[in-house]
Amino acid sequence: MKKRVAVIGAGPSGLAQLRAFQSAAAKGAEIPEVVCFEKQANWGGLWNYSWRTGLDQYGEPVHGSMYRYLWSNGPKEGLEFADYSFEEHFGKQIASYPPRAVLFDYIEGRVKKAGVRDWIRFENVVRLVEWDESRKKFTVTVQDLPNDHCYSEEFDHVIVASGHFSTPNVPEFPGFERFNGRIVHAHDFRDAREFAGKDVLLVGTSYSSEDIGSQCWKYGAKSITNTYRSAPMGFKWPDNWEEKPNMKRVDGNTVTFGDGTTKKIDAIILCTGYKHHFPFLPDDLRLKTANRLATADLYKGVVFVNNPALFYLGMQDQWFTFNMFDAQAWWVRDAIMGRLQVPADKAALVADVEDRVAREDAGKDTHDAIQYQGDYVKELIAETDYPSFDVDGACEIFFEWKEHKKKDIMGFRNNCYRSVITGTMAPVHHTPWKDALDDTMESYLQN
Ligand code: FAD
Ligand code: NA7
Repeated sequence: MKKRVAVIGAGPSGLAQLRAFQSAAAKGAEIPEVVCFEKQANWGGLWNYSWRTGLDQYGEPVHGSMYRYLWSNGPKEGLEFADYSFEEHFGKQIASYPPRAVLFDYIEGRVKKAGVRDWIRFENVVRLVEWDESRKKFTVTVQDLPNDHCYSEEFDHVIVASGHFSTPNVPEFPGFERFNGRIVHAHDFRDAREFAGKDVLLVGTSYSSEDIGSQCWKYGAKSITNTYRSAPMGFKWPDNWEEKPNMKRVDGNTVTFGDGTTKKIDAIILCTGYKHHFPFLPDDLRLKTANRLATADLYKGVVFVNNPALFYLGMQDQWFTFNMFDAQAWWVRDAIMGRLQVPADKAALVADVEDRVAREDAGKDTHDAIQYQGDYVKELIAETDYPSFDVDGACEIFFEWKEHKKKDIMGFRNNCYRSVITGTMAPVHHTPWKDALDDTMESYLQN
């Protein structure tokens, strides 16, 4: 009997897993039967944009956290697939910070070419995964949403690739219940034009705050204020953008900040991050981790230490994305196919996790964090046949990107970088980011 493998989610991580198995099959290997369950009607995960917020047409929580006008927040040269370059996909080199639709097209191009779409059961949401220790089998219970039908199937392995930037972390501040305006989490933010002419407050100092604030600024917000709990972002912001210590309370439309100053605010956007949330996993299988580079309980960042038949992809906080998911997916494939050995001794698995946590904790700054994750990608790809690429070169690109942001936070996306896959330099985009209001693929590709 062939092994059966369930993949939960057809976002970039789940698709990397399908491509990994398909590439082994293309080289003549006998691969397990792979079934991917995806609750949305299309692949691409977060990159599959939806206007919906809250619950979808089936009453399921909407997965999407991406918004209109989102452009890559890091250089595409840091995430390029080693087995499918941007030039192969677009027939030419393109500028370095593509809008969402362009990246979606790129992600889709590789898996279309691989021919794995019929491995995926769309609009099938995984409800429950259970493990039978005596039979060493998982039972996966799924709901076919359009047909409103639940069914269960058995698998030898489950790979959780359901993402972790979808279930919002929503703190409350005193006075919220009487605020005379909109309070929304970044997960439900869709269109910056809604905030044109408004005084907008963003809570948080990470990617969402920086980028949603920048979007609102670009599309005509009157002012941007962001609050910090730990430290300000410290960029050279435009004149109508200020950073304030964490909000103390709200009275009507007046927000009082940690330093006692106040400001009139029209709308509050909570850019307060996300939770690892797996409502389909029981206690014994559920990953519980902070959003960090060395996750809790994952040997090699992918094997669940409490049950090595279960794998997780993409659960780390992310500098590297698509190529890291590839590195993980190739590694997991080889573990499942017996090409790599996972230690049988749980203590060895736990020791590996402890070592990763200690090494991350020893890092001083974001430079060390980028290098740490780059080293992790290198470690995994060295153990599989994933095409080797210049990961240190990709780290260098991230270091440059950080410098470009420091220099000009509203202009960093106008820079270009050299591909570490094909060696070609990206062209300068035809329009500076702040002036490029049309971010369709057609417009972006007109270089
Ligand atoms: P996801 O993309 O979240 O995909 C998970 C999939 O699992 C989804 O399709 C979902 O529908 C499915 N799923 C979930 N639960 C179930 C279930 N129970 N049953 C069946 N299917 C299920 N990365 C970058 O590289 N560059 C960027 O510019 C960038 N911008 C970002 C902006 C935002 C606002 C966010 C939130 C993230 C951004 N990211 C960016 C990071 C992003 O996490 C990755 O690019 C990537 O989407 C992660 O892929 P994933 O497959 O792990 O998860
Ligand atoms: P992050 O990176 O997890 O950042 C969350 C931010 O929210 C961070 O600045 C936190 O402050 C802040 N936060 C969280 N809880 C609170 C409370 N209770 N009060 C005040 N501030 C709080 O999430 P993002 O959404 O920005 O980014 C996630 C991904 O989405 C990222 O990979 C991007 O690609 C897009 P802290 O610094 O911890 O003090």
